[in-house]
Amino acid sequence: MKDTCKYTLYFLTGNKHKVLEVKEVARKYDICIVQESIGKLEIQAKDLAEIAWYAAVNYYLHYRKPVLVEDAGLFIKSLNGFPGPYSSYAFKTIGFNGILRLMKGIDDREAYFESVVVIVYEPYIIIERARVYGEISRAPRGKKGFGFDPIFIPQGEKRTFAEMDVAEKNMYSHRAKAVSRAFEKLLTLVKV
Ligand code: ITT
Repeated sequence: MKDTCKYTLYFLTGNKHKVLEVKEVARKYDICIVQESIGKLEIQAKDLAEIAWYAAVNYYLHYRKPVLVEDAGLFIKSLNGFPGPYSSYAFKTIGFNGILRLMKGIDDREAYFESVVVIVYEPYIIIERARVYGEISRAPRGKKGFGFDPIFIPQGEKRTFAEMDVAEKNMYSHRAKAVSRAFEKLLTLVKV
């Protein structure tokens, strides 16, 4: 990984897996990603965009450094969208085994991951949203990735995200799609 790029973004996150996924996309755009793991402002809201927007703007007002925030959640149709914006709390409390227990006997396994990316790169604020549709497996499979990866199978695949390496997951993922769109937009806005 080279350490000088045309652009640098501070990625405000405590999740090193997210950093690896975003870096894999960023190198195609000559963007360096530096993890900023100081705690971020976490508001309670139903929309991921609102959560990410507040965290990014709050960070920028304090530190004046170009910042990227990404918030994601797993939305399960038969559970009326749960855990959605509460995915982090659901993962910490019941985990993916808890989700599988809630879905015992339910045949409709449809779900999607949604990601919202906010970049503050003065004078611009960029917001992009993307989803990956798929289904919840009957049992956990795979050891790679993080969070709900062992129980999510993207459409067109037989493997869960946890059975894929970073580049393979990025071919499908909500995060890779939202981040690529945000990087495309950044590069068209900031033509140095
Ligand atoms: P931040 O510090 O960036 O907030 P986080 O791990 O809390 O890191 P999110 O708030 O974006 O990340 O995501 C909430 C939860 O949703 C996360 O803890 C995972 O359990 C789950 N999740 C999000 N994206 C995922 C992905 O790509 N694969 C598996 N689980 C994911």
